Amino acid sequence: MEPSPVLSRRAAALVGLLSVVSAVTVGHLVAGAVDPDASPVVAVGNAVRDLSPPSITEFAIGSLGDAKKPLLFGGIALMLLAVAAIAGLVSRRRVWPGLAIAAAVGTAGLVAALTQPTVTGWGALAPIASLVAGVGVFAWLHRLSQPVPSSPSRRRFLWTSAGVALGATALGGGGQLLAARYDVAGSRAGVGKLVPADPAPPIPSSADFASVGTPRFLTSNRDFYRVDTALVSVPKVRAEDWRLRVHGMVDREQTYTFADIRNRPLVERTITMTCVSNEVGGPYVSTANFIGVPLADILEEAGVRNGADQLFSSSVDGWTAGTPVDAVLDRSRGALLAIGMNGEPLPTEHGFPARLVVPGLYGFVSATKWVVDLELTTFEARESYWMSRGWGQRAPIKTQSRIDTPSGFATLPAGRVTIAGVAWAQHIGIQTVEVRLDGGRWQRATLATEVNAQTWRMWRLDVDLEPGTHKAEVRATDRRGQTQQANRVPPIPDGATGWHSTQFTVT
Ligand SMILES: Nc1nc2c(c(=O)[nH]1)N[C@H]1C(S)=C(S)[C@@H](COP(=O)(O)O)O[C@H]1N2
Ligand SMILES: [Mo]
Repeated sequence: MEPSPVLSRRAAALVGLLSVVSAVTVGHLVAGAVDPDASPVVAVGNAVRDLSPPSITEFAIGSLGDAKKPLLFGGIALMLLAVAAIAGLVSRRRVWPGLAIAAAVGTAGLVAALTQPTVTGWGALAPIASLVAGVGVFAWLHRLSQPVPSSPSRRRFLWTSAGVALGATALGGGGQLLAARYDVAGSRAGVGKLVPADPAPPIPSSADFASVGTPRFLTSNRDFYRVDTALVSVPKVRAEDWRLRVHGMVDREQTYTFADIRNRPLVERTITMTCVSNEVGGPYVSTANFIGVPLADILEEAGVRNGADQLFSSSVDGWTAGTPVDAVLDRSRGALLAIGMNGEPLPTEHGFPARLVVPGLYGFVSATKWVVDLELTTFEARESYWMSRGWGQRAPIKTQSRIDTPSGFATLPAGRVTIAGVAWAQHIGIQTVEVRLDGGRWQRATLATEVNAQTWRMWRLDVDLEPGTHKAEVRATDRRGQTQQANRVPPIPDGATGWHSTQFTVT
């Protein structure tokens, strides 16, 4: 009797799995040659981020830390492999259902790659190669795996499968090696040390209480908080390739190269940045010496036309922010087009080669990293990235304070206890910080030396405490005379408020 031409389950699933692995690795290889961001690995990761509800994206950005990349890729890999196995299993009799699924997945990858703002021109070759490889390998292995009585054919299928798996691994590795040519690290090293013509005043040692547990006044580049939508891959822009276009409601359109900016007299400013997603007591606040050119100079060279109230800035990866033009032109605020951070060129994750920093505004309305485009426009005309996802339009940083020590649930020896932390009210300045213990009277904390109104201020209070459990609460008053209120407000849409508190035990 003739054997029925039905693939074993195992062979069918293997056909599906190997075709998807080939598709991904072939795409990765071609992307390495023409444009690393066009890799299906990157494109699909970004597409998942963009199609997820904002609350999930925000959760991933805010809470998952270093786990987000492995989680995102792990999830996508599992899903793809499941679809691949299914494509194989539904094709045990005929090849067409699996081919259709392979083509559909390949087309989705193509769309995902082409809708990324950084992928243009030759980049399309990568997802096209993926599609062809996925469909082709599926058809080929499916034919080889047809059950016929002679065992050599079965062996041939197994050997071919092993060969495909090995070949795919080699291709993927090759893609990885090729992608390294897009050498941002080399470009960054080539920029060298940035020496400002107008350096920031030195930070006095009395500006922090780091010896008792506050952060150091200047945050190192490594410890500086990081928040962005570049979950999958950080944009890689070489300084040599970078251009900044200034256009829209201006008298003269301008384009700058990195050398244009670098060769100007550079200024250095000490600025504390804050993220709107920071919860009361949270970590998304850091301070650095930023080096760059006054953003007001750049706008004035272009000549801002009457009526332009929004500076709409775009990153190379399509992220956008909308900043009030008057905040940028206000020289007392000192907004920068920054190319350096704490003496070095900007770290890649913090926007190399160039970013914006506008003191007093949350990052999501001002601090565009990898910035390539400045459009003068109106708030009416254009909506920026987080605004179109329900966050606020004008977002001045709210006056806040945080207890850094004692940490929650600490156990301390009885006697003198130091409560210490930071407070911030950028662009306005901190007037007083008060602490109360166990709901008692508010006591004035000692403030560290003020560096400038654009930075945080450290504080401390020494108290004698009886053994037992204690609760400390903090509130700051800014130079407008406004004192933080007790009621807790969540970060969305324009920043959290409320008193931070900590509980600890004295024994
Ligand atoms: N291109 C780009 N720039 C961006 C973001 C982003 O997602 N993409 N996030 C913004 C937000 S919300 C903040 S708080 C700051 C954080 O800057 P940092 O990561 O250097 O601390 O960058 C801003 N600039
Ligand atoms: Mo942010």
